[in-house]
Amino acid sequence: VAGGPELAPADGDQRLPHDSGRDVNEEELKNIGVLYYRIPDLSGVNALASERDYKNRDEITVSPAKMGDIYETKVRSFFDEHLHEDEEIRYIRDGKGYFDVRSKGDEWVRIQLEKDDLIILPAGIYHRFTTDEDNYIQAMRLFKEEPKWTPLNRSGDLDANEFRKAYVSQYWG
Ligand code: KMT
Ligand code: NI
Repeated sequence: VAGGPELAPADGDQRLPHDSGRDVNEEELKNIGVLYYRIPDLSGVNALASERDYKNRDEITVSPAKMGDIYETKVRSFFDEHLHEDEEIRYIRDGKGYFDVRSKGDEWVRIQLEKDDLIILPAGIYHRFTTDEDNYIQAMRLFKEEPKWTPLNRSGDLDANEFRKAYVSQYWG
């Protein structure tokens, strides 16, 4: 888990580490509503899922081998800054990747995830995802009912979104 500097969204090298050298600890993540766990086996994930009433899950592999021609487009679109109106839970099964989240004051914090890492992003937080230079990650996606991961891309209009407002008042207050 490490802090990263501001990255230009279209800088062409989103998969490079962009490590600022300033470490961010779990407490700082918790302060912006981001929960991080290291879970070595599936029984731990099952327990967390049942506690939170997450009944469903699937797995996604993000790699050129799995996605073919659409890989580059997909990785670009995961990297568009967005929010969701529900939590986003990802459990990394293999490979590595980066979740960038906006901290208080709107700075990017880059969270490197690898096998056995689980992350919970709260509804309303601005974030984005990218693979790294290895171009390979396999992740379990947990959800409650129907998957509801419609990304709402960042815009001034979203300031009025109720999930965004709830997030800001809870964590930036
Ligand atoms: C997301 O929400 O950005 C994704 O699901 C990306 C792949 S999961 C590591
Ligand atoms: Ni997302």
